[in-house]
This record gives sequence, C-alpha cells and structure tokens, in this order.
Amino acid sequence: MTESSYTPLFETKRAKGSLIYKLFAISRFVGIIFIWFYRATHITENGRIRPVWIGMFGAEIWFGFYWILTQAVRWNRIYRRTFKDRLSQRYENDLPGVDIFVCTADPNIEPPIMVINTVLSVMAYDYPPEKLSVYLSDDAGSDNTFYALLEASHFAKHWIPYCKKFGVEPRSPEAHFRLETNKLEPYQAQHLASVKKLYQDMENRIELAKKLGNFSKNALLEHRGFSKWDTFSSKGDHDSILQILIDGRDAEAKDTEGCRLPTLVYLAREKRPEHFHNFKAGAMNALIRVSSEISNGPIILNVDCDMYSNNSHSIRDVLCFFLDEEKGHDVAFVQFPQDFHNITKNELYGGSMRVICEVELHGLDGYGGPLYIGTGCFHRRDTLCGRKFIKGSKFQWKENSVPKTGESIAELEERIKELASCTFEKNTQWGNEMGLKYGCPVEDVITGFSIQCRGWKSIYSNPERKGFLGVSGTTLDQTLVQHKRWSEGDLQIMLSKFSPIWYGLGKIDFGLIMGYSTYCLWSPNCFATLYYSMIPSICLLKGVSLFPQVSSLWILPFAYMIITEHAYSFAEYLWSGGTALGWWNEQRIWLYKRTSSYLFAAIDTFLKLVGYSDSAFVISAKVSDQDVEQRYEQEKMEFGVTTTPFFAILTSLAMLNLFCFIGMVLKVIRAGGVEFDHEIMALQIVLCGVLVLINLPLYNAAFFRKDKGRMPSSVTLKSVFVALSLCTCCYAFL
Ligand SMILES: *[C@@H]1O[C@H](CO)[C@@H](O)[C@H](O)[C@H]1NC(C)=O
Ligand SMILES: CC(=O)N[C@H]1CO[C@H](CO)[C@@H](O)[C@@H]1O
Repeated sequence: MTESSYTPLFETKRAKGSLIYKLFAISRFVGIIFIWFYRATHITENGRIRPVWIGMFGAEIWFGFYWILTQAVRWNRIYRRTFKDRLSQRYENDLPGVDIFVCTADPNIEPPIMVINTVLSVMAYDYPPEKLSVYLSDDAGSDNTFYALLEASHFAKHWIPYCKKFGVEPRSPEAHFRLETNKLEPYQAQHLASVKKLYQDMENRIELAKKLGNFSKNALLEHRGFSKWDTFSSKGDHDSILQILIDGRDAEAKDTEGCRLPTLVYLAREKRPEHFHNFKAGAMNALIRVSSEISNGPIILNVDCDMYSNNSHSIRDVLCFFLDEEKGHDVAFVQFPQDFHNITKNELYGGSMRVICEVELHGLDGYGGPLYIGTGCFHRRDTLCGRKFIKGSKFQWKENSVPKTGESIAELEERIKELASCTFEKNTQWGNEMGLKYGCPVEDVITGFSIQCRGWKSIYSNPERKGFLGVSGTTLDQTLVQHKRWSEGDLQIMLSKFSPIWYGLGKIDFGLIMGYSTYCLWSPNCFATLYYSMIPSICLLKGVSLFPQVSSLWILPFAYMIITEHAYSFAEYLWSGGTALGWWNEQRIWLYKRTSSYLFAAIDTFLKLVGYSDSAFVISAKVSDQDVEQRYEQEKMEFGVTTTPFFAILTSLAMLNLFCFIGMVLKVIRAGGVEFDHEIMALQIVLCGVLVLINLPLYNAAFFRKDKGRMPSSVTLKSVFVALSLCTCCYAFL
C-alpha cells in the first residue's frame, strides 16, 4: 500500500470542553492555595500553636495534593473509534490467531454453569473459528468444572451455528435467554426453543452430577479424560491435567452446520503443597506456555470466568488498534472497561465504578494508556512475554503458527503437560521478565505497568455497547473487602521497586505516573478522611472553631471548594450515565471505603513492612442466599455479617457524628441560643450534618430494621460504647 492511500483503522478524538475544564481546574487550584495559606497563617492563637489545627492543615495538604494527582486522569481525555469494515477489507484473509484465556479458581464461588456461559460466549465470537482457541484454567482442578466444559463442547455445536445464523447478541446462552424473546419470528423462535431445551438438559446434567458427586456412565465411558483424576488428592496437590476437548486444527471438528469449531482446552496446572502457586498470575503464565504449543495465537485475550462477551465483534475492534499500519506498532495491550450486568439502578455500593470507566481511564489513555486491570484485556503475546519496544520495528502477524508434528492429541497433551508443572519455572524468568509478574496482590496492574515501562503503549477501548459484562459484589462487605485488596495491592506497588514514581520516571509520561499514583495512593487517603470526619464534629460539640467565620472573607475559598467539588462530581456522575440518587450513594460508599477498607489496607501494609506477615484480618466467604439477593435488588444496605471488622468502624464513626450533632443541638436549646456562636461554627455544623445525613441507612440498620440484613446488635452496642467514650475523652482533653 502506498503512503497516500493510508486510511487509519481507528481514530482518536480529544474530549470536548477540555479548555473549560482546564480553566475550572486552575480556579480550584487557586482555591487550594488560599486554604493552605489561611491554615498556615491562622494556626497560632495568642502566640500558641493550636494542635487540632495542625491535623486540619495536614489533612488539607493531603486533600489538595491528592486532588492535583487526580487531574492527570481528567486533563487530557481521549476517545477512540474503530473502522471494522476497513479491517475486513484489508485483512479478512490474514487475520491473526487469537487465544482466549478464561480463569476460574473455585467451583463453589464460581459455579461451572456460569463459567461455561462465559466460555460459550467467547467461542461464538464473530471470527474465523480455525483462528480462535479458548483455554480454561481451572485452579481448583475440579472435575465438576471439567465435566461442565465437556458438556459445553457438545452444546457449542448447536449454540454457535444458532448464534451465527440469527446474529444473536449477546452470545452467552444465559444472557440470551434472559432477554425478551416474544418478538421473535416463528422460524427463530422454533430454533430458540430447541437450543434452549438442549441447554436446560445440559444444565440439569451438570447440576445432577454435582449433587451426586459422580458422573453418568456415558460421560465416563465416552471421555478418557476423567481417568486423569485417579491420582488427584486435593485442590492443592495434584498432577497437571491438560485436555484438548476440541482440536480446531482437526478438520473433523465441526458444528451441526458443518462449520469448523474453535479449539477448546481444559487446563488444571500441577499443584503441590511445597510449591507456591502464585494465584492467577501463575495460572496465566502456565496458560501462556501451554497455548504456545497448541495454537500460539499472537493475540491473547484474558477474561474472568464471570465476564461474558456482550459483543461478538470485540476481537475485530481490537485488531483495528493492533493492525493499524501507522499507529499499531507500539500497542502492547487493549483494555476494555470492567462492566457489570447486575448493577441496580442507583448502585447502592457504587459497584459500576462509573467515573473510573467513563472518565478516568480515558484520561490515562491520553498519557500512554490505561492500566491492565486483569480482565477484558487483549495482549500481544510477545510483549506479554517480555519483548522490549524498538522504534521502527514492524511486527509480522503471520509468522507464529505452530508446526504440525503429526502427533496424536494424547501424545501432544502428554508432551506439553510439563509446561504446566510446578517446577518448570525454576531458574527461568517467568514471573519476572516474562509473563505476569509474581509477588503482588494486584499482579495485573504491575504487569501492565512494566510493559509500559519497556516503551509500549496501551489503548482503552470503551465502545458504547459494552464488550464484557461481569457480576459485581452484592453486599457491602464484599465491596469493602474487594477495595481493601485492591488498595492494599496498589499501595504495595507504590512502596515496591516497581513504584510508578521511581521506576516509571523517565520511562513513561509524567501524566501517566500521576495517574498510576492516584490509584496507588488510594489507601493513604484514610488518615485525612478519618480526621476530617471526626475531629470537626467533636470540636463542634465542644465549641472549638476550626474554620473561618461566615462574615470573614476567608470563608470564600472554603465555600468555593466545597460547592465546586460536589457540583462537579455530581455533574460528572450524571454525565457518566448515573442517577442522582446513585451519586448520593456513591458519596456514602466513598466515605465507607476510605474509613474502613483503606484504613485496613494501610495498616496491613505497614504490618508487612515491619515484618508481620499478615494481620488477623479474615476475608469472609461470599454469602449469596436469596434473601441477600432480594435486598440487593431493593437497594437495602446489607449489614448482617458479624465477622467483619469494617462495620464496627463505620458504625462507631456514624454514632460519633450523631452524638456530636445531637449534643450540639441540645446545647443550643439549653443556652437559648445565647452562648452559641453559629457564625464561627457554620461549616462544622454543615459538615457534621452531612455526615449524619449520609449515614441515615446505617442508623436505620442499627435501630429500626428488622430483617436479616440489619446491623447485628453486638456491633451496634460496641459502637455506641466506643463513640460515647471517644466523645467523652476528646471532650475532656481536647
Ligand atoms: C449488551 O449487548 C446488548 C445487545 O447485544 C445491548 O443491547 C446492551 O446494551 C449491551 N449492554 C451494555 C451494558 O452495553
Ligand atoms: C439486579 C440483578 O440483575 N441481579 C442479578 C445479578 O446477577 C445474579 C447472578 O447472575 C442474578 O441472579 C441477579 O438476578
């Protein structure tokens, strides 16, 4: 192709209104400076430093600094659009192979039927089947999951042709059956009925096998695969189990319409108690090696087992980025947002992470690309395996195919099983320079970061119709636990040798370093937030003023910052597609995350630094009975777990603010309004009042609710006691 005829496969646009945003941000920066200046100049009273003010100053310095960091994810937002028709015109016959990795780890939390729905949705991608391979990594080594996958490999022969014939979307059977189907044409309705029947029969067999704990004679006879469980002793102690269920290279592998099928592989890597398994990163690395001997697709898609594909064209979208002749050479991975199909309208737990997906990741894209968030991400195989970026070099997409050896499938399986053994990685660069990195709870983020530090870019692909939909946490506890894990992992990155600051400096854009830092510094936010949500209220009770009085000009920067902060975040939230009540819920969860998840994350990180391996913190199991599900759908907060330390903190804090507020009101009434100076207390009254308002669902759960999701009374009692003692102590000594 000549230079002049080049038409790009994708286009990039800057966000609209970015000049207005920049002016606005500058005005807020000026506001911050004023507040800092006010604190610095008013910190003494009668020549003595006011100790409570030092904390306020510290908190405000932190908030200001953190706000500056968050500008990196807003300043330079960009949006992408792809041209899939051009891709087909130019490359339809030379499309690269794509290997899809689905990871599952526990058949109880991640039911096999959900896993195979995800698998079926990606097997049915609109893509040449002989170039598509799907690998399931089962870290539990569960024969139930294997059996479900075996069933899915049969069902796929009916499902895929059905999807293609009628252009069905989305292609997860369960999601498809959930849709309204009464407007279908009779011809499709008939097909749907028969495919649905097959699905339900399959589901019943899988359920039954799980219940009985054994498999039908047919399945056992038909598939030699089950014999590999003969030596299985436990989830953490077994041989590698590798099974190629559909061999896409085999011309015999055909669906009911006579079309080829994608390759389908089951892998449970070897586990031994004496070898550490490195969680998902270890599973991914085993898959990278095993797949390199089977299909060796130059593109790897990694999805969690609960995230089905909602768009059968996603692979083509992504190839527009990778194959673009001018701008595709430095792209290492393309990340989709993490979206969910079971979000309620007003997102009680802020589960959709709306603003992160619709705003912030676009901002990172403007500085070199989003983080790798561990699911919904397409990688180039070579960059994932450690390749460095060299300017000017062009990648040959076609040279990767695996030579045909003439082995039988059993021989092939036997030969490459070794690649998934515990000892294979000894004395290699796996987990370090190659594959996903080990030793960090958020291995995905650090892996993406180190790829970017080798000179590569990533791209954020967020088309209107979402590419992948997963399941979001449905209780408060799950949400807080998840955020504890994330914020803790991110903080560990910050303190590790791969800190965005010292490792990234000079290797990636400074804006991207700031962007990474906003996430890596989630957890330290807890201190300033805790201070701000306790001390002003206690001082209110005592009558100590911490903010300028209403008639002073100094009130202006405070008022400006408070009003713009909330007006802006409200507008941003609505713009991202949320509801007004959703925003209010988001504010509450913001407070809860900061005062509990982030606090525990910071404490645990500190304990690890000084040598304690782990705090006594226990992660509670995922509860998901019908009651809980129903309350989730009614958007009632779920507090009915006694084992978590989170709620004690949240409740104590809420009670503290309630008591301070009531105490203040009583004082005003008693004094008949004479002694109490509203002028100098105005901001504290507002702050404490808002904290009480935002906690209303919590008071409700503690004092009024009767259902099982209410606050356990032991937690309420303890918290009331703690809050009262805190109030009394502080009142006496402050
Ligand atoms: C998922 O796909 C369907 C159609 O395929 C579409 O109507 C729906 O809006 C998509 N969901 C999301 C959240 O984008
Ligand atoms: C509100 C909502 O859509 N809830 C769904 C979340 O996902 C689970 C599991 O798929 C469903 O059972 C819920 O109905």
